[in-house]
Parts: sequence; C-alpha cells; structure tokens
Amino acid sequence: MARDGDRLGQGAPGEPAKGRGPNSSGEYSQADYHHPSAGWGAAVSVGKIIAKAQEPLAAPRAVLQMNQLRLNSKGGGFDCPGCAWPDDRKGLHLDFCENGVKHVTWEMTRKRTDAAFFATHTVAELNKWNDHDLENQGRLTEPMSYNPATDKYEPISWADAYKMVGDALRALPSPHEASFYTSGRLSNEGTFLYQLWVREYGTNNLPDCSNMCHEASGRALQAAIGTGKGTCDLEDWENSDLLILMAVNAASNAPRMLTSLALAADRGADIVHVNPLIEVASQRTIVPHDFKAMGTFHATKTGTMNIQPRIAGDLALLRGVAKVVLEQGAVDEHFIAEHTDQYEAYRKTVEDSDWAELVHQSGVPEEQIRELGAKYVASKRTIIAWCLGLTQQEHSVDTMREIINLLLLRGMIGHLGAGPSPIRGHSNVQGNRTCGVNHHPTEAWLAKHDAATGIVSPRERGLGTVDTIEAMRDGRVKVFISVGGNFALAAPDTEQTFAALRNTELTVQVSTKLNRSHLVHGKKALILPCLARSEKDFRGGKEQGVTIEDSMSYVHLSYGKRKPPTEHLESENAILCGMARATLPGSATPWEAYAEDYDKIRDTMSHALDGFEDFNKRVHDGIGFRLAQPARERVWLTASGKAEFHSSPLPDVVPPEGRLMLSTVRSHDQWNTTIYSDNDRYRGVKNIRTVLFMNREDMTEHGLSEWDLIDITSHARDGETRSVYGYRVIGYDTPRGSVTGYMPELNVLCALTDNSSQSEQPLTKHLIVEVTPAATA
Ligand SMILES: Nc1nc2c(c(=O)[nH]1)N[C@H]1C(S)=C(S)[C@@H](COP(=O)(O)OP(=O)(O)OC[C@H]3O[C@@H](n4cnc5c(=O)[nH]c(N)nc54)[C@H](O)[C@@H]3O)O[C@H]1N2
Ligand SMILES: Nc1nc2c(c(=O)[nH]1)N[C@H]1C(S)=C(S)[C@@H](COP(=O)(O)OP(=O)(O)OC[C@H]3O[C@@H](n4cnc5c(=O)[nH]c(N)nc54)[C@H](O)[C@@H]3O)O[C@H]1N2
Ligand SMILES: [Mo]
Repeated sequence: MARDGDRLGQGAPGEPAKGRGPNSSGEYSQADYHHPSAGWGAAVSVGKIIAKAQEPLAAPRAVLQMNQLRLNSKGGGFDCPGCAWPDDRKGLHLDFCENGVKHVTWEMTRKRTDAAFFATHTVAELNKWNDHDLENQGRLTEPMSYNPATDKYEPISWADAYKMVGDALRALPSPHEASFYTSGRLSNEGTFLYQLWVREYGTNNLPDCSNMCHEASGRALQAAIGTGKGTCDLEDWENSDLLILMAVNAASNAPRMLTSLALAADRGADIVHVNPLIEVASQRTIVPHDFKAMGTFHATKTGTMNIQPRIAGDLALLRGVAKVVLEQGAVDEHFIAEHTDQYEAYRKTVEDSDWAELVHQSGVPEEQIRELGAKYVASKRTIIAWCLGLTQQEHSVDTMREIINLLLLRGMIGHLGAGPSPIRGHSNVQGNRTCGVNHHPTEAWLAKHDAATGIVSPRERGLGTVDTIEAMRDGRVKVFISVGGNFALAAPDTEQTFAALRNTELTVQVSTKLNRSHLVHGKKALILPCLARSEKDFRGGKEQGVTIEDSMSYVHLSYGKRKPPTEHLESENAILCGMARATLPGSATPWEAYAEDYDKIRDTMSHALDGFEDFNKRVHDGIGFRLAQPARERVWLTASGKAEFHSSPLPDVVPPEGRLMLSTVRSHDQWNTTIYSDNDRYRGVKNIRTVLFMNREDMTEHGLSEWDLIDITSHARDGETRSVYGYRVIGYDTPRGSVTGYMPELNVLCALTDNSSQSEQPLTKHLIVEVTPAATA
C-alpha cells in the first residue's frame, strides 16, 4: 500500500514538484558558471559545510587525516568514504576535495537520531519528510525495531536484533528466498564476511550497487582483456599524452581527478572531454592544495577539446575514430598480430560503417570525429577513462568494448601512460567485487574460496538488483538485508521498488543515518546503526583497520580517527559476524574471532582470494599494494589467451519523432541519494532540483520558454508510461534530442523492464521520454 510522501519528487498533476532536497524557500535561478572548478568557490563551500555541521575544530582536523596513507607504523589516516579516486601515494600533498569534505562532515555531525526521536515520530509521518531532512537528523545511535502496533521504531538489544535476523532466515524454506544487498563503501574485510555468511547460508543472492553502476564496465573488460578492471595506475595518468574523458562529471563526482588533469595540461597533454554537457572539469581549475595557485587565483586549463555526442551516441563516435585510424593506416600491426584475436572481423565492421550513419548516430560532425582521430593517431600514450554516462544504457557493454577495440588498434594497453581506466563510484565498490559480492561468481573463484574457508558455496546464479526487486514484488524473496546504501531510492521504478520492499517479511538496514529505506520496509524491520569509516574501531583490545581497493586496484589500510558518536554502535564487521552466528549456530567458521581481530579475516582472505597472498604483511608493512592486473602485463586471461576485438552492430539511438532521450545525473550537492542542498553550483543552479536541462531549439519546438512547468512521461519496454509532474525546463547547451535531470527523483521514470540486455543495469541514462507543458489539475 502506498503511503503519503511516496510521490516526493514525482509531483502531482497541476502542481510544481518539490524534489527530495531541503526544498529551500529561496528563489530558484540558473546562470552559466564562468569560474574555474575547485579553487576559492570550493574553499568557501567547505567553510559553510563545516559551520553547518557545528564542528568548527574537529572537522578540519579530521579532514587533514583523510587519504593520508600509512607511511610508517604510526601514521596513516582513513580513506575518504567518498569516491574511489586513488590517494596520492607519494604523500606529498593534502589529498582531499570539497565533496570529500562534505561527505565526511555529513558523517561527523553532532546531531543524533536517537530513541527519543523515533518515539516522537511515526513512520507514516517521517515518510512525508524529504530525504534531506531525514538524513539531516544526524547519526543513528542504537538498534531499532519496527512496531506495527504503534507505527514506530523502538529500541532493541543487539542480541535480540541478531536473533530476529537468524530466526527469519532459518525459517525460510529455501535460502534463495532472501537477498543481501551491498553498497560500495563496505570494506574488503566486511565484504568478505558478508559473502561468506550468505554463501554458507546457501545462496548467491548478492545484489550490489554495482548492478546499477559499473557492472557493464566489468563485463566488457572481462570479455575483452580477461579481467574486469582497468589497467591504469596514477603513474599512467601522469605520463599519458592524450586523455579521453568520457561521460563523467569529474569536478563534482571525482574532484581529486582535477589535480591529475591540471598536471596533464601543464605538461602539454591533450585532454578531450566527451559529454553531451560541457561540464566544468573540461574548462579550468584552481588546485585547492596548490597554495600559490590559490593565492594568485592562477587557474590551469583542464581540457583541450570538448565533444558533445547525443546521449548514447558514444559507440558511433568511437567507431568513427577507429575508422580514421584504419584510413590513415595507423594500426599497430605487430601488437595486433601478437596480442589480439578477431581483428579481421572488426576491421571489416569498421570499414563497412558509413560516415553519414556514424555522424547521425553520434550527433558529432565528421570533422570533429576526424580531429579526435588525428589526435589519437598522433598520440603515443592514450588513456580512455569513463564513468556512468556510458554504463547505464542498453548498449553499454558494446560501447566499452568499442573503447577497448580502439585501444587495441594502436597497442594502447600494457605500456606506460596508456590503457582503459573506468572511474568507479563508491570508495570500495571495486573491492566489493574482488572480495566476493557477485551474484554470478565463476567456478574457479568459488573453488578457491571454498578450499580456504571450508564451506560449500551454492553454484546457482543468484539475483542481481533488478531481479531482487521483481522477486520481492512477486513474493519469491521474503527477507531483504542491506549493508549500507539506500536501496529504496537508488533502485529504478520507485513505485514498484517501494511495493516490493513492503511485500517482504523482514527488511534489515545496516546504516549510519536515517534514510528512505528505513521507512519503506517489510512487515518486520530493523535499523542497525554502525560505525563510519572516519571513526575509531577498538576491538579485542586494539585499534582495528580495514582495507579498501581504489579505482586503480590499489589496496590499503584505513584507520578511523574520531571518537564514535555513541558507545552503542558496532562495526560493520561485528554486525555481520553477529547476524552470521545467529543464522548459522553450528557453523565452523570462527565468527567470534573474526569480529575481534580483523587480521584473522585477512589471514583467511589471503588464502581465498587471488592476489591477496600475505595480505596482512603487505598492508601493515607499507602503504599497501597494487593488485596484479594481468592485462597490464599483456597477459590476457581470455579463452583464446589474446585480447578480443568485438564487432557489435551499430545501435539506433536516435529517439523516435517527438520524443527525447533522458539521462539522470547527480547535482554537485548530493551523494547519490544523500542530498545536501538544492544547488548545483557548477551548472549554475540554485534552490531547485526538479528541473530538466534541454536544448533551446528543442524547447522552441515544444513551445516551451525558460522555467515553464512541464510534465515528463517515459515510455517503457513494458508498454506502460510513467510520469513526473510540475518540473521546470532550463535551456542548456546540450545536443538536440538529449535532456538531463536529477536522480533519485527521476528514478520513477525507469521501469524495471528497462534494464540492459547486456549488463542487467537499469537504463537510467537511456530513457525515452515525452515532454509536455504541465497539465492543469
Ligand atoms: N560528490 C559526489 N561524488 C560522487 C557521487 C555523488 O553522488 N556525489 N557518486 C559516486 C558514484 S556511486 C558514482 S558511480 C560516480 C558517478 O560519477 P558520474 O558518472 O560523473 O555521475 P553522473 O552525475 O551520473 O554523471 C554522468 C555524466 O555522464 C554524462 N552523460 C550522460 N549520458 C551520456 C552519454 O550518453 N555519453 C556521454 N559521453 N556522457 C553522458 C552526463 O552529462 C554527466 O556528466 O561518482 C561517485 N562520486
Ligand atoms: N536514476 C539513477 N539511479 C541511480 C543512479 C543514476 O545515475 N541514476 N546511479 C546508481 C549508482 S551509480 C549507485 S552506486 C547507486 C547508489 O546506491 P546506494 O549505494 O544504495 O546509495 P547511497 O545513496 O550511496 O547510500 C546512502 C546511505 O548509505 C548509508 N551509509 C553512509 N555511510 C555508511 C557506512 O559507512 N556504512 C553503512 N553501513 N552505511 C552507510 C547512509 O545511511 C546513507 O543514507 O544508485 C544508483 N541509482
Ligand atoms: Mo555508483
């Protein structure tokens, strides 16, 4: 049954939609941003954030310990819980950014969401609050259990909470009737414990945020080069002469990358940004820890060329570049002969592609494609990096395979300054996969894992994110457990996801702050509050650290530095061991020992996981280690033993007459479902989130003027339509036919059926929509 508040962000016919942010009362506005990224704008913003968190002294101190790797046995801070961009391994400079500071200060707040708070508010009431206000109540302080009689959450002891989880799971006729979600900030150790518990219990139902994020990248890389990760390291970023940055809003979502871009520009590298929007990272930056640059307002260029393809037009663009390479005879014949397979078929596919069609599908003029082609042919060391603008589409895997095709043509993998470099999202989303959160593990992975842990893992394929929602909706999954994240809002088709979660017997959320997923719950529901990464974790009489794997496969320890908000919080590792023991009373796995000493978890991991040999020694003795990436050494773990070219058909991505292609993105002031404010500084937007960025000619064609109220209707594969009402249109520099708006509000438009046949990912950047002047009520 739907509740009041479910439609936040969706609006109602005839009314302006409110959005999930704070709904600031100030006037909304938009003006183009003409300043460099980062620099003083970011510094001022950091000051405001710290003031808002009421932590004027402690926050800056904590920030200085962020991303400082343990250079000796005494030093070492915690890994920024924000994005997965690697830390500065030379320890030369302060390594944080505005959005990292926002992220960690949000977690350090003095405010508390305690038992007294829950005693005064029913779930029905809280559900009407916006998502900013929910999280802004502060840190959760003790375990809470839902009481349907009062419609309130009430305190429960840790022991009783674990028992409730264990009893519910043991009562299920089949372990496949439970599903276990992970959000990408869970540590490697936590991940390993989680999947061990789930597999020992008997299922591979391990959906994760990666299913909505970079699943497609993993699949493309796995198929093409034999391992599902990028091959580049920061050192490569420091040595490339051509960086092609696709589909990322770096200044907001991986801001520490700006430093690498500024360094690249300084040494004269070409930096090409491929994005339907001209994001600020493609312009200029002032590197915040470069005090001289800050003092003199010296901005460095961070881009040398902008290409604006239509949404989903990248495959055609990349193929055009490949065509230039072939036309100019610039292929690396030696590399191709020695290291690759299926070249002839690919060459024919490229030669057969017609320029007019490539231009039409990409939305990029032939001269511009040729210009990029010429840059590529001239380059000795090219990196192609990408983020979500390529992954959340139907042809996502094919598009990333085209990136690899292009790199293979010129032997741009496995030498300094070159290679594919996916930009991951959550700080440990890559480590989650490495350490076993995967609903489709390989037999080889399971065999090694089982030999080391002594369990017998199930072999059936498990449920991913979309399958889990469908299974909950249909009553096939009755218990839903989530370690981190905010599944209710992050997932597509908000209405169906809410109905699915409410159809379960038990939902369990391990969280730091109150969010929508606590309010959209099963018949029984638990909130289990945990320590955050910035906080000290003392167990078994000693300070415990956990490890993280960054976007470039570097594994290192992270030690929390702050006093926890209350003494009632448990670490994620301890909570996982508690739930596991309650589920598996006779288990031979040493859950109690694991919870008391994380070195013991690492000892087991060193036998269970490739590349983690001598794990404890390697992380305790230095600043960590880079996981071997065979493709980096030109060892291809594919069936053929070679890197695979792939000839995919050119998809038709031009929206049908009268319709537009919608991509849903983040603002500068949000972390996925966590919304700090209604502003989006770099896109010049103030005080509003319920907007749609649209090409001005498209607006004219639709009879729309700036700020007009509009309704947006998606046309899904299931044949149904879904609408949001009362949005406002903003004229923006974007190709015709391509429109952009904010997640998570617009998730309502993405049907469950609209997921990629190549990656299972929801098509949250590939939605066919119709935009009409707002209906009157
Ligand atoms: N501050 C902050 N940092 C974050 C996050 C956050 O929410 N806030 N989220 C984290 C997570 S989990 C992730 S996965 C990453 C996400 O990082 P991003 O991928 O930057 O995330 P989005 O905001 O979705 O932006 C997608 C970008 O792709 C572009 N785009 C859309 N469609 C296309 C297309 O078809 N082709 C091309 N070439 N470009 C396209 C959009 O215009 C936009 O610039 O950031 C991580 N870091
Ligand atoms: N339409 C649309 N939908 C999308 C996307 C999109 O681009 N468009 N992007 C997708 C992507 S890339 C991703 S990664 C997902 C994100 O999906 P999730 O990872 O599920 O969502 P988050 O918003 O990152 O989760 C925020 C919550 O995490 C909890 N939390 C914070 N820190 C900790 C911690 O240290 N431990 C624990 N246990 N909990 C913590 C807090 O309670 C907070 O409310 O969303 C996806 N959804
Ligand atoms: Mo993500």
